[in-house]
Amino acid sequence: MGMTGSAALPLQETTAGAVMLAGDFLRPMQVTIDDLRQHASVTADPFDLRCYTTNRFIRKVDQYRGVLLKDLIDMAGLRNDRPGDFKRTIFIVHAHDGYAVTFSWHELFNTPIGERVLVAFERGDQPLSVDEGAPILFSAADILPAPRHVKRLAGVVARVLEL
Ligand SMILES: Nc1nc2c(c(=O)[nH]1)N[C@H]1C(S)=C(S)[C@@H](COP(=O)(O)O)O[C@H]1N2
Ligand SMILES: [Mo]
Repeated sequence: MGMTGSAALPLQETTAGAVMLAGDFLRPMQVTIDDLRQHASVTADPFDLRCYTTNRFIRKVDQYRGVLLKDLIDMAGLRNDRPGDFKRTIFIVHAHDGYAVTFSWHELFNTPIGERVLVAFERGDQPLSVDEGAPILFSAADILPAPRHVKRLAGVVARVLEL
């Protein structure tokens, strides 16, 4: 919207910035960046982005503001077909380029890590655009922050694991 020659583009723009919650949720849904902005949010301290594989320092990153991943999961609701299924549930967080990382239910809901995993829509008090990689998922309590700093977040898939 508001861009030149955008007649055929609004659907793409919506899709590009939206996060799909799919898989073993009660209410699979799409959350747009505007939805995120309306929601209660938290901030993460500025940090050094550093790769796990190479330990390479990438750059300093200013303070993010975003919605807790576990709040989005609560919105979509977890199925619990058999008692305790939620304890075997994992979340696959994936980006538009196919990059993907995991979280467990325990990690998000029963450890301090979950209090610091956010889906960011603002950096350094400035709105983040899709071109800048929004929405970005960031796990602020990780030892090496780059792997679970997922740019161009596309969706979250919930899976109840079987033995
Ligand atoms: N969408 C997406 N996010 C990603 C990755 C990726 O390949 N795709 N790589 C991760 C890894 S392993 C690193 S080291 C950093 C690299 O950050 P940069 O591409 O901004 O240098 O991004 C992280 N986030
Ligand atoms: Mo990395």
